[in-house]
Amino acid sequence: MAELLGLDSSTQSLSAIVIDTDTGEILLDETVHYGDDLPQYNSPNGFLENPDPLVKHSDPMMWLEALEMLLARGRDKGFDWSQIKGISGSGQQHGSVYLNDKFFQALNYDSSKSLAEQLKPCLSRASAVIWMDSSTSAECAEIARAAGGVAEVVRLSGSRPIERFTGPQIRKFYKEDPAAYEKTARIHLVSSFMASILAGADAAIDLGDGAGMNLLELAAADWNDKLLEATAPNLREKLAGPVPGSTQVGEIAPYFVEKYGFSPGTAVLAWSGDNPCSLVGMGAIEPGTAIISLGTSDTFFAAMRRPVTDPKGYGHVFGNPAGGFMSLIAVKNGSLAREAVLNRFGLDWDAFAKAVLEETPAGNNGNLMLPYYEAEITPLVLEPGPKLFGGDAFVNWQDGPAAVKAIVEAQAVNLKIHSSWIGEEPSIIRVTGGASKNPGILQVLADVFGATLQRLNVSNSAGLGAALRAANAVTGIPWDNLSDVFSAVEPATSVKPIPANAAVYAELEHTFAAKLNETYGI
Ligand code: ADP
Ligand code: XUL
Repeated sequence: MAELLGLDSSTQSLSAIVIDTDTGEILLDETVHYGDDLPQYNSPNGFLENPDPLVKHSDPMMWLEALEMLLARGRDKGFDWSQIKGISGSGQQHGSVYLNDKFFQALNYDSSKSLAEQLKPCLSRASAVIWMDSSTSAECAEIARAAGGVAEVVRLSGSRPIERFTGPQIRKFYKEDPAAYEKTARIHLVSSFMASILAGADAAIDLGDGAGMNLLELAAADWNDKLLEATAPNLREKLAGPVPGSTQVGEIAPYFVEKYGFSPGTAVLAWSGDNPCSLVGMGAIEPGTAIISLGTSDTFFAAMRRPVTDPKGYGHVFGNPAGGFMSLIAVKNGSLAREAVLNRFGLDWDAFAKAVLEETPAGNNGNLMLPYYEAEITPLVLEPGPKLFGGDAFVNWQDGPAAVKAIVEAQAVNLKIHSSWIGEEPSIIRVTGGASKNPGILQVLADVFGATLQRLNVSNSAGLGAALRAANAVTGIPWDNLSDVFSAVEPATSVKPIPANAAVYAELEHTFAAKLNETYGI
């Protein structure tokens, strides 16, 4: 039997999926929610409150406590961790953990103490900055200047300097606290940090997630000296890797053998970013299948034939875990913005779907929202707060169904216009993430993209992708065979576009783009 574990360390939760490559079964699918399960971290949505709306940090000790809670839950439910042959994982992208030189020694854990207890003294920065942070515009400009201009950064790294990317975030830390930067011996991504914890060894960053740092030269598959120097001094020595995603970074640490019953020698593979892992989990490693993921962030991505960059600068090129590259756009105002509308009108998700499907027409009688509750990354809007245009009841937040329809239409159109540079006009799009369960959201996406949407049997495609990456590396089973079995489509949930709505949404694309321009000058 080959049982493989995929972990997904995402913005709001940590989850585990165990697959069995002999039977094609999912043996375990378990989640710890930071807000509900670890309320002592004061992070109801996975991040800490901050008076500056552009700053978003998390406590990495919360991730470690979640890991122990998840493994203990599996063990207490009678799941036998000793059967696992290999582990890989998926991390929310771009986030970074800053560690002093005690880190390397601390990885030889003492089994009588918790991971959090042992790792806390190793932090050279108290919290980890995450992908939702938009506070580095000054550093982005400085990096562009020092590296020879925005176009040069795009040419080398696949993205312009981006506020949430790790390089600009490292630069900000270096500027704000040079002494703490100096004491930082290792900077990990969420993915490589969690891999290090499992292996009890300093694990390298993989090429898929490493591409989200503005430090990696895509063509060379290595850190680029010009980008490193433009970011902060002595940075190369503080980074581990980059390595291909199939690299084994170690064997499970004795701590997990003693405490949770893993077998000594269990392989730990490099972790990757959630979007690269999702590409694998969705069975989309070959060009031609586009994915929309509706999680905390909404993303649109696809495998690429060759790296193409976004002339507007919002899109990115990341490493495809199966080799080559993938395109991606990420929208920060995804699920949490939908929840803000849901909660404002006291709705549940069924009522939310009904408002979209039954209570409002396509085009929403001309009511339109610019849906940026938080500072947005695609497009770049640094002024938080939604803006409403249309009828009196709507603009005064007195029309619940219209508000629901407005956010769903706005998010769909926003994704469509900002993903057009990818040059895919897919007739089928696969969807994943928490909100992909919502038929109202799916219908509007189908109509706006003029594509049939398909959902997979497994909802956590990032965790599944991590397990498949472990399976491919450990057992050598080819990607195609793995995705035929595990990334099968649920035919009952395929949603087709309604032809009569096509013209309405073609028009809305123009109106929405014009409103963006009028309101934010973009
Ligand atoms: P992440 O992996 O980024 O933490 P998930 O993919 O787990 O996020 O998605 C979590 C989100 O899914 C929640 O914030 C919630 O708003 C959303 N969600 C859950 N169920 C539904 C539903 N039926 N309709 C719309 N959104 C939903
Ligand atoms: C991608 C991005 C988000 C995070 C969190 O660039 O910022 O999708 O990976 O999911």
